[in-house]
Amino acid sequence: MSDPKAVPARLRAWVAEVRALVRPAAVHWCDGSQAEADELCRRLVANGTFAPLARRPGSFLARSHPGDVARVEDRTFICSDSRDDAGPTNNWRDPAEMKRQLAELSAGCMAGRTMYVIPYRMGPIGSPYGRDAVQITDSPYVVVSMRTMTRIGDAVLARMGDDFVPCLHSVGAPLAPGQADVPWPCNTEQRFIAHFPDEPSIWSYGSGYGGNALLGKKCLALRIASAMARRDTAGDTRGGWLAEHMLVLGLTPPGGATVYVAAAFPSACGKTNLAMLEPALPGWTVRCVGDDIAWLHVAADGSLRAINPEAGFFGVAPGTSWASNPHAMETIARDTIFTNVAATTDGDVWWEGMGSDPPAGLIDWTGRAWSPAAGKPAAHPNARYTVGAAQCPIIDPRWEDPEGVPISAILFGGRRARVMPLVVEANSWEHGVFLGSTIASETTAAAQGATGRLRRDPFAMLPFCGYHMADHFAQWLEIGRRLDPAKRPRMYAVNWFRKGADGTFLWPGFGDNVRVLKWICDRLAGRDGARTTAIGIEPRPEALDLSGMTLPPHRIEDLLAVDVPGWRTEAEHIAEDYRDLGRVPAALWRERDALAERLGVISAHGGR
Ligand code: GTP
Ligand code: SPV
Ligand code: MN
Repeated sequence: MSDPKAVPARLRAWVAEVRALVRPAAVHWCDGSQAEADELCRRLVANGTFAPLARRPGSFLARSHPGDVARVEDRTFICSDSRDDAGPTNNWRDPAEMKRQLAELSAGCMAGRTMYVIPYRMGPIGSPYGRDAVQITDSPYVVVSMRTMTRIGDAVLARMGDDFVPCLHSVGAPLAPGQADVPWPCNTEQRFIAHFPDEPSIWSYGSGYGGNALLGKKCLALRIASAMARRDTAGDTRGGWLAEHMLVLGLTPPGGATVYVAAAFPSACGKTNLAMLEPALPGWTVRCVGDDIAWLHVAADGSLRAINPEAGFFGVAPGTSWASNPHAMETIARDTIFTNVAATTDGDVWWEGMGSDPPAGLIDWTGRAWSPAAGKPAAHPNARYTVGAAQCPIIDPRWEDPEGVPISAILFGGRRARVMPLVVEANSWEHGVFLGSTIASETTAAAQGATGRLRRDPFAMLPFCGYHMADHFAQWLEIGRRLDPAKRPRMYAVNWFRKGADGTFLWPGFGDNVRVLKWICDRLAGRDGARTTAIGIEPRPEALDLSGMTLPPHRIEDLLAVDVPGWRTEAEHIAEDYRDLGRVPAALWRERDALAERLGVISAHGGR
């Protein structure tokens, strides 16, 4: 598409400036149409990036460069004006220095390529809680993915003013004259995922994968949005908001009213699965509002309202099966992009944990013939599907409600083999913020680096908070103060991943997680069924509905057990991690010290 006429002056100027720097062969303004997407997919097939999937209409398999398979946390930078504002958990670079370096790298970086301009919006069109942005990219894979993951094109541009977030992305692989392109161009030497929260803007170079390249997702909707939310909240005495790594679901008891629940779990720790849960208890329904990101606003009536800023799912493929997540399986039956999964000989996809034996003749994610004897997985552990949320058979009827949905409960979870029980309710908002600030989880393949290592991941935002993590804790406390006390969500810590002495999961998870949601629903309805422990409020075992389940004897006690020595160590680690963070609010130190006291620890460290 040629230059559209109604382009905000600031956008026109920015596009001209970028074009002069990156020197593309052509510029294409994306209108977001089906015809445009079809043409891009056709070209992606022609150059070998996409292979059409005969068994899934409108679907394609993409194989990435083997060195470009996940987010790169060590190459992700928060370039705030003040180093202090990025905090100790982020990589900080001086913004002027970062820009100088990126500008140097980017001179002519789109040579031989088309520069795509994608006007997009995070949040439903017309929602007062949404935000406009524009991504420039030289990756057609990114364009078609952004079209699924966000709202793009003319409908967005028509309402856009000068208030948009500029997001510049290049795969960092210019083509010399006459040089042939490769299917997944990227730059394995030079990679920068840079955020400028004070402007705000984003500049990503060198990777074409997921959160590194689909800049609406982790870069804008979490890192930049969290910094914007903090600034907006500070500049206003009412209202205020949070940008969180959370799913949102609607839970309806048999014959009852729907309650909305938000849940923060780190990457590859079960958000998509919980968001699309098929309840193991008859009569209960779960509907999905979002599976990865929530923007939570204090509404005029004092309730906390969530919108899903995204329009699609970028879900983990391995482990997705008809048994674990039938709704995801139905969602991805058509019009889906699969990246780094294995391919069958008859034009379908396969991955570990799909619930079927690997078919003969499988081609692995690198494009090579594979058999179980290979001794390595056929699909990359961070293989993903990209699909429109509207295709989900259990999408919530209010998922695009411009005012969002009211949140009644907030869950914080992680992947922890030990210590953390199945579910704990917070005693208060402050205690809930304490639970969120102390999530720890074993690392997963969603980020490059070692997996299975326990790390503190406050609010599941460690890789995604665009400012000082301790200030994020303060922001949570402030949002609590602004909510109507009668409408404040209750908060819970959950853990589906506790293991027994034999190393196997104690809890079946997936559809059975509704049993925990049911207990939470009972609590919201004012029913008791609870006991007070040193770490918070737990279900009495008989208050959990285990009907239709065959758990070994004492299993539920094991799942709920408070491992006092383990928790004493945990309380010490929390104090160390708080001290490392610096400036953790006093209210949270009080929660930490109260926990230690309840555990019978006379803290050697005590307070700050
Ligand atoms: P991101 O998209 O990276 O943010 O991940 P996510 O939090 O949405 O995780 P997802 O639901 O995709 O699950 C990741 C992995 O955890 C998959 O392999 C799932 O099969 C597995 N998983 C999810 N829920 C459960 C559960 O309740 N129990 C167990 N044991 N595994 C689970
Ligand atoms: C995550 O890592 O939490 C994801 C995938 O949801 S990515 O989009 O790559 O961030
Ligand atoms: Mn995620």
